[in-house]
Amino acid sequence: MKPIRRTWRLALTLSCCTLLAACGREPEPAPVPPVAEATARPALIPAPASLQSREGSFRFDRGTHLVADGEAARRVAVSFAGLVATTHGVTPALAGADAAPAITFAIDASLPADAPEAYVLEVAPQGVRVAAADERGLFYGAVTLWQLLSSAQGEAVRIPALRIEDAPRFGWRGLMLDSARHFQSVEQIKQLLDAMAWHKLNVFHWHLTDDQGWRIEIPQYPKLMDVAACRIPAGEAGTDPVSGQTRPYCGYYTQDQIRDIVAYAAQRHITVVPEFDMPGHVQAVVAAYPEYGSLGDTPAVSNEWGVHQYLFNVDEPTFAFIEDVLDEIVELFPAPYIHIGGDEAVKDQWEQSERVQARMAELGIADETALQSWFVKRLETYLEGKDRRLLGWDEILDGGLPPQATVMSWRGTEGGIAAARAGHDVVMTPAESLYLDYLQTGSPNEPPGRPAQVTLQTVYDFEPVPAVLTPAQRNHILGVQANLWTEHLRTWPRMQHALFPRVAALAESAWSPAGRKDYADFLTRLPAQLARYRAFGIAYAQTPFEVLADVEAGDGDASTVTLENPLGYAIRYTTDGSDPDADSPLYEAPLQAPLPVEVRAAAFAGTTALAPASRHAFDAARLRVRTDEQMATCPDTGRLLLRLEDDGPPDGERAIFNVTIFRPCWLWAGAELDGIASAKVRLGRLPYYFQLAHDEPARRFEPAQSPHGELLLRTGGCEGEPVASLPLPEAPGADGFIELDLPLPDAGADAGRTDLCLIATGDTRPTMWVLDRVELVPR
Ligand code: TNX
Repeated sequence: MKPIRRTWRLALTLSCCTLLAACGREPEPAPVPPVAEATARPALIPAPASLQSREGSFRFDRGTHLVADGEAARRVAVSFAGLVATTHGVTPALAGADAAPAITFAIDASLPADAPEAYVLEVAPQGVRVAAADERGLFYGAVTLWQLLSSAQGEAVRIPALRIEDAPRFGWRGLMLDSARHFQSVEQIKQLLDAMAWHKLNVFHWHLTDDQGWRIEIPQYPKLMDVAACRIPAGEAGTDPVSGQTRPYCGYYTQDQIRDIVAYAAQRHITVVPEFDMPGHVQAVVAAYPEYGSLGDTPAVSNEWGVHQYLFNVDEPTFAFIEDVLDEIVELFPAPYIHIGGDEAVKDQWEQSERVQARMAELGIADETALQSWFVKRLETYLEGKDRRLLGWDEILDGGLPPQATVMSWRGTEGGIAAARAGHDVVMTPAESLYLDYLQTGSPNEPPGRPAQVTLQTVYDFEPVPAVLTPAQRNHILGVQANLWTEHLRTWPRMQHALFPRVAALAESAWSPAGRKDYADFLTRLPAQLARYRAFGIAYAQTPFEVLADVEAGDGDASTVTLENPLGYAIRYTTDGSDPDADSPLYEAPLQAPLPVEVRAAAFAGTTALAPASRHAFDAARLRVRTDEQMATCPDTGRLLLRLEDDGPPDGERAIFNVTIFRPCWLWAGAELDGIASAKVRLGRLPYYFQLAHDEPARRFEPAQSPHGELLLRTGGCEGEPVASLPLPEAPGADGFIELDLPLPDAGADAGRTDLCLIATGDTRPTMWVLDRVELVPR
């Protein structure tokens, strides 16, 4: 990158002012705001490609002007002023070129034009200059400058002199939002786009259609809005408690709203890539237009999660429908890519449909996989005619794919590797690293989601370019994307919890050179990012900043308390009931404490607590209780474990349960049964709202002896001896729970420790009993 020409006209102006003051003018008695020092090592996320420190610092305050020549630079200056206003409460004003002290934004034609989105930022004591060859680069330079300022709070800030030369590692820095399973308002999506922009993310992949809802207004097909955009939620949530009538969950974005969102994104240099998922994930469309389905039946819009069976048929009228919809989509979204889904299309309906089979024979297509390949190729050709590129999930590789199609690798990186080897462009978004519906900590305060964790570090450590690729194949990796699926995320605060701060880790993988990535260093920069989240009103997850505690009983009233911060920040604690501060003892090793004990602990970065203190009170009774979150599932089915919310009450807070839907059982490893008379077990009940498709045979029911199954207790693990069992009732009580007292006659005085397993037997679908807590009751 060439060095930028320095035009420090303001240096001269500055020294004149100083001279005047020295010449004896009465200084104005202005209130002097305190000047905050931005950290010596700037807290920038994502880390820039190169940063050189210089001598001195620049003071930013109310008197700092913005200088911008030309429309593009002015637009960037206005965006910058907006960011500063949010974090510092000051809106710097645009001024003429001679104003001082100043921050200058310049589109600089002398900078290389072949590095899109690149910028140069120079901070000197006399002034600041942000320069780039294009507006996008200038915008990212402005974001970096704002981050320098927002590393400290207050109206007046000193930032260290430096020079940053920066450009993104990848051109595709994506985030996917599922608006089909749960819906977001236009305002919420704009809040997300704002945050994406200052994380330097540039692709908003919008998942707009699925089995559970259609979310795009297509006037030509009114039933998409009247039928496909609404579902009746499963269980209690689908009924109005007052009227007893069904209470549908509905929503779609009007074409005006979509245009508004696309324009809002474009102003922030974000491309909106729409997804119309097909030939599977179309149950909502088939509910509205059964003639496009494979079997001719009319399902309801689904209120279940998982892999569904409904597939489009392959008749000409269906393609006419698809093409009509694609025409509208192409009209609404100027993105070069259109995502056609292609995932999880189990072929049962195509196998069962005589019409589909006849059409396959007519076309000379050998099998259903080849038929999906043919289907995708047809869409590819159609989109190419509209000057758009087809993008799809990695299943579109099956059976062959035209080279111009781009593949999104979600089932690990294998699909992406195969695609790159076959000459396709690839976006990496593997579930085990970048799916944000997976929970980020093991805290009991996590919202619903998938408890197999995708931690901040998992996201951070993901390397988008597989080492096995040749240099030529590596060029096919367009970039990286995280996906927010929203089956289990009913509210916007929960979605924000899932997004932030993991989006910050994604941003660094997407933008920063691989050699600049350093997780420990990232953690030192994260607290400044949290302050930015607070300034923007972003409800980022608190769980990574909590302190978790575990207790183990010793002899008599002795106990050992272990503390842990999920991110490994330093922990300070108290045991006297006061909240810890920066002077409280540092946690270095497990605490030996007689019961009862109350530990309050907080994670600290330097002297700043990262979240309110966590309180943990332990006594002998508490040691005889386990909640579902504190128990293991059995067998340890990893990713099949879910954290699910109760279906009621319809309004207000609902209980949350950890459960493996393939075999609902809970394991308390090493439960002390000495002197225990019974196990008091509290259970809740959820709808069994899952389509398991080809995984169905993996579901294991323990045979039931009574009409509604029973609660079974085994010792010695989940395959161990059944020691107690009680029949389950038809329904829980009015509060949604039942409590059963399982006598443990065999647990004599010398029963000792055992792995205690609780199982709800029977196939109780369409509902399912779930464990809330178990308490061992002494004799
Ligand atoms: C798989 S990822 C899906 C989605 C689910 C997601 C949940 C993909 C292409 N399909 O339909 O929402 O798992 O994690």
